[in-house]
Amino acid sequence: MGKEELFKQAMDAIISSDLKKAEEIAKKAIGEGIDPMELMSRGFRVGITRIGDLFERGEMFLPELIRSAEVMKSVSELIISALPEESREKSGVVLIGTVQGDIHDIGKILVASLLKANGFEVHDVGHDVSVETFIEKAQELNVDIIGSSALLTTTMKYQKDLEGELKRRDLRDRFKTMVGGAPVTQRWADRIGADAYGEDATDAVRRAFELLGKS
Ligand code: B1M
Repeated sequence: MGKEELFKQAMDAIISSDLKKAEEIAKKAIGEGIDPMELMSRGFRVGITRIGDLFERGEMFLPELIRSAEVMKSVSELIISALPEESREKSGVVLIGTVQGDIHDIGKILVASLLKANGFEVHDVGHDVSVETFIEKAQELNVDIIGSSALLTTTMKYQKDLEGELKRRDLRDRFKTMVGGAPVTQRWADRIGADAYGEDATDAVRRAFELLGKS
């Protein structure tokens, strides 16, 4: 089976919330040496995005969205286990979390895992994280980068609040900031004054290296 066909089957497995099929495809692709992150972005993620679109149009309901999300989460764990071993040399320290009011965490977990695989020490503070917690933890753990993920148009504003609060506390130059999540764009990052925007997990790693002058 060709790579494109595998990607299509991965997408279909998420749409039909078929965990067994999704796991079979992931194992097959990994066994054939396909880049697990490419399988994620061109296969599974396309499937869950379609589900989101159907949900938005009222052609699919919350229980189905939840079922597909569960398959997506399980298959992400398989993908993560196939990422290269953590590199020994420390690339930098990153704090990552999903902003307040937002429980979407599949993408954030993937970003955290790929950063780890690239030698970053990553502190994942979870989801529904307040601006206050982002800042407190960043200081406590003495991180280089604060990464925030937002999946809802209504929660993106907390990424802006984080920038504002860092400025207010005179900490803006102490940390680099990176924003990401499906509704987030480079334009939004520029508008709120974030240092970087990560489009996907691979891009987030590239940006993190750039932020620390290691590109
Ligand atoms: Co929700 N949801 N959801 N949902 N959900 C969206 C976001 C939505 C766009 C679907 C839609 O209507 N089309 C919509 C938001 C609309 C809007 O804001 N205008 C929506 C809604 C409305 C909701 C609820 C309100 C539904 C309800 O209850 N009525 C509710 C909100 C709950 C809350 O947070 N308070 C809700 C709930 C859920 C589930 C729990 C069922 C589930 C989440 C499960 C979980 O995460 N544990 C879920 C899911 C799965 C989705 C969609 C379908 C898929 C998200 C996902 O996992 N994508 C989503 C539709 C969509 O995104 N198009 C949707 C796969 C993942 C690999 O990609 O998260 O984009 P992504 O992460 C990528 C990049 O964005 C980037 O890299 C990642 C890896 O490539 N990235 C970063 C992410 N974070 C980064 C950080 C970085 C850098 C890059 O630096 C720090």
